[in-house]
Amino acid sequence: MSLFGRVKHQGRELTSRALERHLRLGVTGLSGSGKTAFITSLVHQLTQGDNSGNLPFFDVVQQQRYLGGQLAGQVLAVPRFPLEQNLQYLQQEPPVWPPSTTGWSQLNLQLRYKAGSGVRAHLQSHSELALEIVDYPGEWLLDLPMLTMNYTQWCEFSWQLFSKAHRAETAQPFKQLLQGADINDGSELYVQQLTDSYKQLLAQFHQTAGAYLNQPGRLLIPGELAGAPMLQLFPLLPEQASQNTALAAKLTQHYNSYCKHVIKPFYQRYFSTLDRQVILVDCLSALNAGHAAVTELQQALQLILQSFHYGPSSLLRRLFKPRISRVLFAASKADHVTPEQHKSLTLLLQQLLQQPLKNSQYQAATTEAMAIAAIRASASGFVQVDGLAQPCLSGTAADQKKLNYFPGEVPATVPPQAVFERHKFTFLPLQPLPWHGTSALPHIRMDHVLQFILGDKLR
Ligand SMILES: Nc1nc2c(ncn2[C@@H]2O[C@H](COP(=O)(O)OP(=O)(O)OP(=O)(O)O)[C@@H](O)[C@H]2O)c(=O)[nH]1
Ligand SMILES: [Mg+2]
Repeated sequence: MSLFGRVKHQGRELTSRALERHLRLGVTGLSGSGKTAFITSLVHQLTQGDNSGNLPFFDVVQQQRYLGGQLAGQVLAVPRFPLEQNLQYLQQEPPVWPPSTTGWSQLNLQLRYKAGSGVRAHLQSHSELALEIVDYPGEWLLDLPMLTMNYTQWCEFSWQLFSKAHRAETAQPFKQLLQGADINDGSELYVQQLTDSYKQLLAQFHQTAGAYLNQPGRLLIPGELAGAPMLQLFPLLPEQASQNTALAAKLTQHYNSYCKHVIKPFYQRYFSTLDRQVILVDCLSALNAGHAAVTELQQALQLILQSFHYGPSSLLRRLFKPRISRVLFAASKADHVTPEQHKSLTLLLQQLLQQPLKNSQYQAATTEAMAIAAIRASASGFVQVDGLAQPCLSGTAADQKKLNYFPGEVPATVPPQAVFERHKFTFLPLQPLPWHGTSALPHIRMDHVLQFILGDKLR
């Protein structure tokens, strides 16, 4: 796009922002929490699934005022969210989930509706709302807390984390490697060798259930930064980090560059301008992985939530420093449990977030919590057991086996460690339901999601 084109585009965006005809939605969540599935479903519901039977709690659709959503053009240099490819994965036989995300991408939507009341309802044939959504690998989100630490603090933080029960054994070989390291060698080759070993450790952590906090995220998923010198980065042991040595100096330099040239621009570009936010949390996988996992999930959420600005926005703020005015806390993959467990799942999510939210200013925003499935992969029903109707699910396991089962109860509060020692939670992952692309994507509460996120803007 030419300079003139870009200025015109930005001008249009500022005007519609000022008129509140433009929303930037942030979908926030750790890797695997369901961001990509959520965006795919949300966009599909808004563009194809807008019949009232499919979205009964989305007022604008229910009141037959919704005229449809269309994918809108965007700056050509911005990678586009692979909506069509994702829908193709779901249409395969057997269907598969879209793959984990390896770079950032964006999708712009133009929503058309008839205003329900007021001057616009009489004067205009239709109104429009522009919606902007960004997707990115969850690993990169976890870099945000690094902005609040210096290199030495990061080393302390990392090694404290690596001493936890579910990580200590895996971290031992790298710890030994560092104990024997030549801290006066800051040469390119040596730093790269040690970084390679740390990268292996991070990859192992990445495969460890419940090990969420893996930094720096770009070492796992480098995106366009593959090979950049600042990615030669790993935490020295705390006692090594505080010494004035060639190795510590080099790593401090890389850490500072990484914060300045990678994390800050990423944050400014995608997160500092959000108007609304959906925070997806996969509570069920954390329960499966045990007590240490739930604790680390809580810690990760706490660190992330501190990075966002919440509160109502004045006109000037909206233009230059937008703040998040609505936050939806969503327990994802609610289709992994029977419907009567959704209430407990929502309560669990709220309790899990209680501590993390204490230190954020989110109270200034309008919030809601709910259990959702962006793309429902199970059907729920009842079976007769001893003459009593018991809730059950049916779905397809990862090995394509058909399942008919009761996945278990969801605790309504975060269970103490003793419960995990007695009981193993097994909320099974499921393959998507067969889908031919002609009908709306099956979901749980995406209509509630849309009403909360967009309802007030489509009145
Ligand atoms: N049953 C069910 N599974 C889901 C749903 N959403 C996501 N999943 C599962 O969770 C996995 C991860 O979902 P993604 O949408 O790729 O997660 P993500 O947050 O984009 O992950 P990254 O791209 O790695 O950051 C999927 O491959 C599915 O197995 C859902 O609504 N229902
Ligand atoms: Mg993704």
